[in-house]
This record gives sequence, C-alpha cells and structure tokens, in this order.
Amino acid sequence: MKKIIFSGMQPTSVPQIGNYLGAIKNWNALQSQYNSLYCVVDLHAITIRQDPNELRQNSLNLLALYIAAGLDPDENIIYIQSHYNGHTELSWILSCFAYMGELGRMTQYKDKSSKHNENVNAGLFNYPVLMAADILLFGAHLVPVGDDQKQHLELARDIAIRFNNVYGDIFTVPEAYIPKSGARIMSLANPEKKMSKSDEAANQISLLDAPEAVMKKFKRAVTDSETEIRYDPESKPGISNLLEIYATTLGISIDKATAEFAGSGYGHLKTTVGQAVVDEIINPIQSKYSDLTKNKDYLHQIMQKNAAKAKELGDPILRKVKEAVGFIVGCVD
Ligand code: ATP
Ligand code: LTN
Repeated sequence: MKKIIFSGMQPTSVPQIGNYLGAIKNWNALQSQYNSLYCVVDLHAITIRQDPNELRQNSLNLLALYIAAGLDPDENIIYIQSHYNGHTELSWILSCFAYMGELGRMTQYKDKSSKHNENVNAGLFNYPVLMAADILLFGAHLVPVGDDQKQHLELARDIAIRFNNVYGDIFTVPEAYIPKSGARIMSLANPEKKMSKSDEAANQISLLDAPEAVMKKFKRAVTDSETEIRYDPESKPGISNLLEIYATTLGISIDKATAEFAGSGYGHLKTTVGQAVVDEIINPIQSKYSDLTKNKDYLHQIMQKNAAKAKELGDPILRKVKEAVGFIVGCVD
C-alpha cells in the first residue's frame, strides 16, 4: 500500500511562483510514489472576506491550474474542500482538542488578524484546526508545504498525538515535507517579505502573468547597492531570492546557480532568472491552462468524481473518531 499525501492551497487569488516552487512542484515530484489528495481549500479562504462570484471562479481556476501544473487528475484526488463535509465535521471535533493558547500563538493568525483588523473572526483563529482536520481525516503520512506552514503542521501533529493519547491509535501522525530550496520565496519588490498571492500584483509573479510582464517584474526586482552575486539571505536578500528562484526552477543547487553567475552583473542575473521562470514554469502551465478552463464539463466531472473518492477515504476514519469520542453511530446512516 502506498503512503498518503494531503496538501492544499487557498483559492484566494491566482497562485504565484512561490506557491509553485514551495508546494506544487513537490506535489508533482511526489505524486507517483504516494496516494495523494490535493485540495482547493475554499473553506479556509472565507476566513478573509471573499466576493462570492470571485471565490467560485478562483476555486474552479485553481483546480484547472493544479492539472495544468502537472498533477494527474486520474492518479490523484484533486477536489474542492467544501464538496466533502467530513472536513467541517472533523474540524469541530478537533476544536475540542485544541487549546486557545496554542492557536493564539500561530504566526499566520497574528499576521492575518493585524492585516484584517476589521474582521478578526473565530474562523481565522480556528483556521489551523480545520487544516489539522484536512490532514488527519485521510490518515495522511506526508504534507508537502512551504516554510510558512511548518507551525500549522506541528500543531496538527500535537492534536493527533493528544487525541491518540486519550482514545488509542486513531490518527496517523503526519510529517511535513518542506523543500530545501524554494520553501520561502520572497517578494521581488520587498525581499524581506514572503511572496503572497493576495499581495499587490507588482510584488508577485502570478502563474498567469503574461511572459512580458514576468520579465518586466524581474527587471525591476529590488537588489542592493553592491555588485557581487553571492547567496547570503541576511545581508543580500534580493540577490539571494533571485538565486533561490533560479536554482529551484531548474532543480540545481544554490552553489551551482551562484557559480553560473560568477562575474556577471545584476542585470544579467535578473533577465536570466526571469527567462528561466518563463520557460520552465509560466509557458508550460499557461499552454495547458487555457484549454482546461474552456472545458467546464471536464472540470465538473473531476470535481464530482474526486469528491466521492475523498469521501470514500475519509468516512471510515471519521466514523472511528465519532465512535471513539462516544457518539451513537450506525443507527441513522
Ligand atoms: P495568501 O496570500 O492567500 O495567504 P499564499 O500565497 O500565502 O496565499 P497559500 O494558499 O497560503 O498561499 O499557500 C499555498 C502553499 O504555498 C502552501 O504550501 C504554502 O506554504 C506555499 N507558499 C505560499 N507562499 C510561498 C512562498 N512565498 N514561497 C514558498 N512557498 C509558499
Ligand atoms: N493553510 C494552508 C492551506 C492548507 C493546507 C491544508 C496545506 C489548508 N489545509 C492541509 C496542507 C495541508 C496554506 O497554505 N495557507
């Protein structure tokens, strides 16, 4: 039996290259060795206010983008989180095993609540519990994510262990898979800040940006007042970010990438990295994406078929959890 992977992404906007290099690229690499579930986490997205029509469109587009970026929809369970109610059911149960103190310490909660201080809702606070439910519902062994999700993964593990200590071996304790390079791509305009898909367009490279726009953004990338190309995220965040994008895009080491640019100027670095991103990521994804989005029937079929597969996998675990905590199961359904 293959081990299980679960990962997901919020349909908050169009994914950016950080999402690709930190997460989707590894999903692609791991897909043949695992039974994988890749989810469009629309329930998580509403912790920040969303326009309903945009959310619907973004969710469908993200599903298409998963496929365009290389995930095989017949080999992986690619689906929409709200299409299977097991997520919310388990989330409630797990919220009774998560402490206010630990949830309050989550960096993402602190960041997002200060950014959206007009709407610090309980969903934002409980966000990591729903994420733990996503993972534990399927007995996932491995969770490939970027560096910013490490703390949430730790919490999911703690909740699983805490629950198992009370009720026996119900949950698989998941491991995070965080890549050595590409786990934290920084904004091109402000290399001290993580690149984010919900940030301003100028600060990120969206996977659907036109190739010319991508090149323009790379040419404008903030660097420093020196001339030497060297990997040192502390003192040279802009240059180091460009080297990291280049190395991860081509699947080479940072050392090799740095050696390639020995003696070059910053201008050459920027255009070479931009071109690599266009050739390796932007063009291949976009050429498949436009066909896929035209084929709504196909996408609907995938959503339907895969939500059913997720339910098949999740329901037996959910039932075990309900039995364990003392619910009356089996007499109604
Ligand atoms: P938002 O701006 O809506 O919070 P985001 O761009 O931060 O979005 P998420 O949907 O939160 O993206 O993350 C999806 C996946 O991409 C996660 O595994 C996350 O760790 C990874 N990821 C997000 N940003 C980066 C980044 N800058 N570098 C590497 N990985 C990233
Ligand atoms: N919180 C994640 C998205 C997410 C996720 C998950 C990732 C929701 N549920 C389960 C891995 C496993 C984020 O990237 N913001």
